[in-house]
Formats: sequence, structure tokens, C-alpha cells
Amino acid sequence: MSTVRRRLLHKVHCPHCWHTFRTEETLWVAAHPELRGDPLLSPDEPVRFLPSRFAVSGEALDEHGSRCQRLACPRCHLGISPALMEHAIRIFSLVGSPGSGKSYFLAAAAWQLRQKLPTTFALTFADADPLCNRIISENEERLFLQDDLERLVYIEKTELAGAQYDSVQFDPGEPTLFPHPFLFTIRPMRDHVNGHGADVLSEVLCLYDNAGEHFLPGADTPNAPGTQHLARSKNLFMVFDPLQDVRFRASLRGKVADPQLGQASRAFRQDVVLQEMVDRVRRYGGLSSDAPVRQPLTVIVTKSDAWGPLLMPGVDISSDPYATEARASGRRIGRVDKRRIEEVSVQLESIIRDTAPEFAAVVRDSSERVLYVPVSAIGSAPELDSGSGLLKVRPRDIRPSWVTVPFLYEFSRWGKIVGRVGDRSEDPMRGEGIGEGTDDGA
Ligand SMILES: Nc1nc2c(ncn2[C@@H]2O[C@H](COP(=O)(O)OP(=O)(O)OP(=O)(O)O)[C@@H](O)[C@H]2O)c(=O)[nH]1
Ligand SMILES: [Mg+2]
Ligand SMILES: [Zn+2]
Repeated sequence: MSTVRRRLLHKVHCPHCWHTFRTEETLWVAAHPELRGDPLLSPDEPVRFLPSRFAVSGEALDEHGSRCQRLACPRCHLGISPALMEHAIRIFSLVGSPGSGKSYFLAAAAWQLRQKLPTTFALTFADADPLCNRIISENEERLFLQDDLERLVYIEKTELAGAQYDSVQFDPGEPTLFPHPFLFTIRPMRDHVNGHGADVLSEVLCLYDNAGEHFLPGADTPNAPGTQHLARSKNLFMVFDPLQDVRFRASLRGKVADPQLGQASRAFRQDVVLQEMVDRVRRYGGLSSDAPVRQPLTVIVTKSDAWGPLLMPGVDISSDPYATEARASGRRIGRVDKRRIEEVSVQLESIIRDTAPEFAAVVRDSSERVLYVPVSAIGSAPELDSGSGLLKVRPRDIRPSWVTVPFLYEFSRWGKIVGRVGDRSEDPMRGEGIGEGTDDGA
């Protein structure tokens, strides 16, 4: 068997604390069972160290001579997936008020990207770090891999602390909580039109699922820097939930059978959430208080199963706005129908401008590249489970729509791996400038 030499990046970005470090500064995680008690992490965690001895196979040897496999960040000591040493990371930050549908959206989008990227786009979408992705994988299984399609299931509310956050003690006794990243590798398959350049074109997609409370004013403190990924992100995804807006609620009540319309406590000022997010992006990025942010802003208007038929009758979001293009060579590329998505965006923006003008104004003021996308993670209304008082869904009724569109529209900007209908610039890839793509440098 031949050994494959991997191309390593010079710099690595930690997806936990967002520190950038040189590849040779990467720490290793000790493998010998006696080497426990890392000073920044818990007493059960193996110590992290900068190796001086290596096995011939390239693995570092710890103090007791055991071969190590896991890597860690030199600043926060949390795990670094090997994929991050080889491929650029793209952070997509997801923002929205509590209960707006972020966790359901992420689970549905991840599940559908796993199916649709290989079949339509000749790309693989795989866990870059299965341990990191445990929570999102469990949520996907909860919704999409149930044996009993009639049994009610639900995704728990995202907490402000706990399993979804990692605690690091930079100062003894003072834990700093970092949100758990979800990491996926996107890679052209062999029959992709640029499949021969898979190594250089692969990317790591990084997503966070914060609790909505993290985005309320005052929630970002030095010990809970939960949303500092905002400044590093390539794309800002703002989840807007019409069912939490008093004016949309008034126009839907009595016409739509979704129990969320009956729950009094569910109204939030989503313009305040968005404004707070944009202010943080500016603050962390050193921008002036009225400068547009450099990232594209996608407004993901959730729960379209409830409001879509009433507010956007005739707009079809049951079929996907993309298709495969097969070549005579047997190679494939998926093409996104940018025009169709943008036409829907214009319609949706006008609906939101009429009903929630202050929200639309903050959107317009925030970024020069804005897209509105209607999505439904569930495809039907959840049911109120009288026993627990929780909103639950029946797996049989789950039918997401357009959950992959916010991602694919953005992927199609990068060039080279996802095409756009009518545009041929992205293939075939040539030797020079590989991986530069047509990305706009955001
Ligand atoms: N009708 C409808 N309801 C949805 C949809 N997606 C989520 N919901 C409901 O919205 C509620 C909140 O969804 P979550 O995904 O937990 O919201 P979240 O934004 O993660 O909330 P936090 O974790 O509190 O920040 C749940 O009770 C879901 O049943 C959808 O596509 N359609
Ligand atoms: Mg959540
Ligand atoms: Zn780190």
C-alpha cells in the first residue's frame, strides 16, 4: 500500500476559541492512561503537550512513549480535527431568538445536505469530527431515522450551558464556555467535473447552534464568549420566525392550525436580535457603528409550512431550485437556479417589509448582500403533547423544504464545486489558481 503525503496548511483556525496558530504549534493529546489532568480542562482529560518524539508512522509519542492520535489547540486545549490542518474552514453563523427554529433547521439541513450533495452535486458531505458532531447527529436521527414513524419526537431547547458548550479554565476556578462547533468536510467526488482537484477544493464547513438567549443584548460576556464566531464567519444566517412576530401572528391566527400561534410567551423583538448581532460583528471586527458588515446576510424565514400557503400562495418551494448536469465524459456538476431563488427572495422581502418594516430596515442597513429564503424544517405543524406540555412532531409528517437552499446558494458563490444555471466559469478546473474559485473574498 502506498503512503499518501498530505498537504498541510501553514495556519490553522481553532473552531472552539477562534485562535489562529501555526501548524507546528499544534498540541497533541497524551494517550497513556496515567497522563491525565490537563490544567485547562477537567481532571479526567488527558494532558496536552508539544511533542519532541515521533513514531516512524508520524504519530507523536507522549512522555510514557505511547503513540498519540488526537490533536489540540495550543490556546484552549480543545480538540482539533485533522481535516482542519488540510482544508480551509468556513464558518456559517446562525442567529435567532429563542424558539425561532434554529436547532430544527440545522438538523434538517445537515440531514438533507448528506443526501443531496452526493446525489445532485457529486460532493460528499461528511462529519469532519464525529465526536464534535454528536449532538447534531442525534438530532438528525431523532427526526429522520426513527423505526416508529408514529411516535412523537422533539429536539430539546438549546441550553445556555451544559453539554452543548465546552468549559476551559484559562484562570483556575473561572471557566470560560465555548459553544460546540459542528464540522463537516465537503469534498468533490471522483465523478465531479473538478474531481481531480478534490484535495485542494475540499473545505470544512463549521456551524454553531447557540441558545437564542445568547443573542439577546447583554448576553455576551468575557466568560461566555458564545457568539464570537460571528466576526470570523463567512456568512451570517439570521433565522426570522414570523410566528414570533405579533403582526404576523395576528394575520395568521384563526387561519392556521399551529399551536405556536396560541402560545402567548412566544413573541420576540427579532429586529433587536438582528441589530445586536450586527453590532457584535462590527465590534469584534473593529468596524464603525454604521458600516455594513462584510459578510453576506441570509434571512432564513422559518416555519413556512405555517405562513407560506397564506402569504406566498403560488410560490413553489416543494421542489428544489437545483439540478444535476451530467456530461458526456460521465462527470457531473450540480447547478443552482440563482434566479429562481432571488425572485422568491424579492417577494419575501416585500412581505416582511409590509408587516415588519423595522426588521427589514435593519436587514437592509446591515449588509450589502442580502438574501431572504423561506424554509420549513418540519413541513407541518408540531403537536402539543398534553402529557409533557411540549411541542412534538410525528416522523411520518416531517417533510423539510428549502433547508439546503441557504447553503447551496452560498456554495455556488465559491465557484469550482457548485455551479449556477447559465454560468460556466467554474469548470473545468485548471492547474493555476486552484482553489481560489470565484469567491468574493468575504
Ligand atoms: N411549524 C413549524 N414549527 C417549527 C419548525 N421548526 C421548528 N418548529 C418549532 O419551533 C420550536 C422551536 O424550535 P427550535 O429549533 O428548538 O428553536 P431554537 O431556535 O433552536 O430555540 P433555542 O434553542 O431556544 O434557541 C419547536 O417547538 C418546533 O416544534 C417548522 O419548520 N415548522
Ligand atoms: Mg436550539
Ligand atoms: Zn482553541
